[in-house]
Amino acid sequence: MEELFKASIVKGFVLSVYGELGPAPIYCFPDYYTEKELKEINETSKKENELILSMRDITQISIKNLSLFISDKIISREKDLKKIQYFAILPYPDFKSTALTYFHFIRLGSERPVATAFSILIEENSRSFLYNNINRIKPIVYEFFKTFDEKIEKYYPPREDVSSMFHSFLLKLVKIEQSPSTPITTHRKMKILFAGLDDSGKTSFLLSVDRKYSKLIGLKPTSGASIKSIEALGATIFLWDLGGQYKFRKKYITKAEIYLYEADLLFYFIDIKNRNRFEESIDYLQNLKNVLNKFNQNTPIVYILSKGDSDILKSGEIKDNIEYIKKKLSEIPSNEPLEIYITSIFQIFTILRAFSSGISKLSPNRDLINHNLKNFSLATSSYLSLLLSIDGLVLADFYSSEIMEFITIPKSEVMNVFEITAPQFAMLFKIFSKFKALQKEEAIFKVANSIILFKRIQIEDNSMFILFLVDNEKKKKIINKQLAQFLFQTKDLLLRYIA
Ligand SMILES: Nc1nc2c(ncn2[C@@H]2O[C@H](COP(=O)(O)OP(=O)(O)OP(=O)(O)O)[C@@H](O)[C@H]2O)c(=O)[nH]1
Ligand SMILES: [Mg+2]
Repeated sequence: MEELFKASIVKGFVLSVYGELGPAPIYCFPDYYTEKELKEINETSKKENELILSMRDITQISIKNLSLFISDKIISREKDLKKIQYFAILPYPDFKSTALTYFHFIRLGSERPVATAFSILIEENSRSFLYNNINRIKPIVYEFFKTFDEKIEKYYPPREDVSSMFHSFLLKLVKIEQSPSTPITTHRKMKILFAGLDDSGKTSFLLSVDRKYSKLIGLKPTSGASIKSIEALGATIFLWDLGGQYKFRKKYITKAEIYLYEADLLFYFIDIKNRNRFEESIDYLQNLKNVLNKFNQNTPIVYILSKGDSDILKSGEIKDNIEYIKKKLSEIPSNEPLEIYITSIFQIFTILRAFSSGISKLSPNRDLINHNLKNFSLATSSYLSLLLSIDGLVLADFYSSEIMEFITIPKSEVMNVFEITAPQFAMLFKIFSKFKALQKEEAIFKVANSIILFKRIQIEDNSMFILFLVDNEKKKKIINKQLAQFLFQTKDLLLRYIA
């Protein structure tokens, strides 16, 4: 097994539990070194390609992992604990590693379930492997723990008794490493497709994301594929604007290995005003989906119902169109719940909200960040909390049940929480722009019966913003008190958000 680690980009495994004495490592592969052995290694010069960890190192890893997962006021009844499972990609700069960590609860004997963290440590420079292959790695982790959790039903067996299990787990990872979904690079590159019929608003959407409003006037149809790249959150994201005229659509399908291969995400556009072309649009979508399925890439899709300008959304005809297209989309077989956004270039927040939701699909850390934001928001009684990047991308969000009660539309018709909160969101976004212009660390805005508190936070070189909708100014004290703990739990998750 040691030899396998040396040859692989996978450098080691650390499994820790939150026991009676707090976080502690239980198993570690390759085995850790004693202080004495470490001294000898230092003298005989360190070996390359090998992760050398001491007991202190793995304890440090355990503490870090479990503190991200477990907060003081651990939530939930027992039966819910079993359901809590998260993956996250986290940096370990001290060991020049990045790890995919799996968090879940195990039960030992008749005791209360205990939290565990299992880290797969990878060479830092090869971490794109984790992002690009996470969907292949997850099932083998689940499979591993299905057997493993049974084996440690009563006590932790000695290392020798479980090492063969870890060994075969490593072999499976190495197999993925030998046929990665995309080449393993030092820098994560992503490909996002923007597709839909001609005149469905793709180029306008992209220009709005880029805040190039002046170019929106007199926009010409896109000829073929227009590719731009943006640097965001440490990754390079290639945006493929696939001009939608018939001749081009045909080309994308026949030359799919160029246009559709290795797509990380697809935004699919439907002009909500143009009912005559709904059938044609669904046909094109089906064709794209068939090709993507053939590539076996599991590309997530975000649906954009475009041209939903606020003045026409109230019209019966448009409401009808929206209902109709939602029904059509829900009839297409899919493994994921549908994600649909109504956008308008006249309301930038609708565009940024839809775009963020897509980007967040590329983040393995999104769920755990949301979990932490939820705990934080509950502890501070926020109605609504948002974590925003400097460009206004929503990195995490929390909506309390109180805010859900503002709903006027029947719950069954609601596709996502954003539809409910759109009015609040529009207001928050306006205020966000004001706050950014102020260049202050903190600001409070009064709106109707509530207060919006903004704070600028610094995560290494990145400025980010956190925003709370609360009932009164006194909440500021609790928020400030708890903020440090929240940031401590979330910093590393944000650092490795998508790359
Ligand atoms: N009212 C309204 N018009 C929009 C909106 N978005 C786009 N449009 C208009 O729709 C027309 C087509 O927009 P484009 O962005 O060029 O459409 P496209 O999907 O890129 O078209 P192709 O490049 O031919 O595939 C333009 O006249 C835009 O001004 C919107 O949100 N509201
Ligand atoms: Mg275009």
